[in-house]
Amino acid sequence: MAGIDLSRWDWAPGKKARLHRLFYQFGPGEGLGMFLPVDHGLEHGPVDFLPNPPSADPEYILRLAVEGRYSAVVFQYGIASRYYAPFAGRIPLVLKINGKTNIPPADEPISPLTATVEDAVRLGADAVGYTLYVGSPLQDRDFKQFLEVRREAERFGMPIIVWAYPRGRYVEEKGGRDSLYAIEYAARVAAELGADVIKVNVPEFVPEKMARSPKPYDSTVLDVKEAMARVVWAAGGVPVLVSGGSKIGDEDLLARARASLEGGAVGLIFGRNIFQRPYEEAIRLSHRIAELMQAFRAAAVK
Ligand code: FBP
Repeated sequence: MAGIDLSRWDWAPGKKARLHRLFYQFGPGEGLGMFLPVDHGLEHGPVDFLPNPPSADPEYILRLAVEGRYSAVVFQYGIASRYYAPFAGRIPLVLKINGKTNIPPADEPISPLTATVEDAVRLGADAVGYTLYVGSPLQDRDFKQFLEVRREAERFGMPIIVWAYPRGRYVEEKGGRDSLYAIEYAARVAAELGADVIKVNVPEFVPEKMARSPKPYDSTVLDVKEAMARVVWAAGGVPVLVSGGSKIGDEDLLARARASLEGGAVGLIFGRNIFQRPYEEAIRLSHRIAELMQAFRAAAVK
């Protein structure tokens, strides 16, 4: 079935109500989600806003999210607590509750907490976002930190969207962060640890890197739809969202969106590909993506 199915599991009512708002009341609806993540000021620095300088202003992003008809905007605490109030009720919020800069080397990453689930409740968020660096030498600390977040999220009926990111030197030794091996494994780990929704990057098949992946990944080459179907399969029924990555052309982005949905993803979470375009262009593209999703959904239920 295309889209998140809220009747499938015995969700706590709070979680179910929040997921319903995200996947049925806002955005493309019908169980599909379209999210606008803008935590790049922390993760990459202001350099990500340079291609379209107005995008550094959170109010600009909130207007874009409303007019672009997104399911939710994703912010870190400092931005959400200052800017979200006038928009509350008009566009849902996902509060990212951990994060880091890309200034230190990437070989032992961990994403420390920057906010709590209680903050998310106070701000009116409909989910929290947590980056899990699967395979990092520091993953034991990450797993414990995630356990605390999961406990708090369960207490408050708050869904957790896990950024399932394979990272660190061992991941690089085994084919890299974008290999099918690493992304499929990260999606599964997020499911095993209790994610409600899992966000992944699209796997890439670079022969020199693949050769370092364990069998059979060293010789498996798939197109985007097939690769996403594998990641969705590995996630064991936990809904999967697909990231955009660095900016690409409109048609390539739409093709990636289409192939991801065909592979079984329930939604898209495109950041730079949207906010690095000029405002009107970003709105037009957002509407095209939403229309594509709705057409896909209509065809799937026929
Ligand atoms: P993009 O669509 O711009 O790739 O954003 C998705 C995202 O997960 C952001 O939430 C985050 O800031 C960034 O990518 C992290 O990317 P990376 O781990 O590649 O630095």
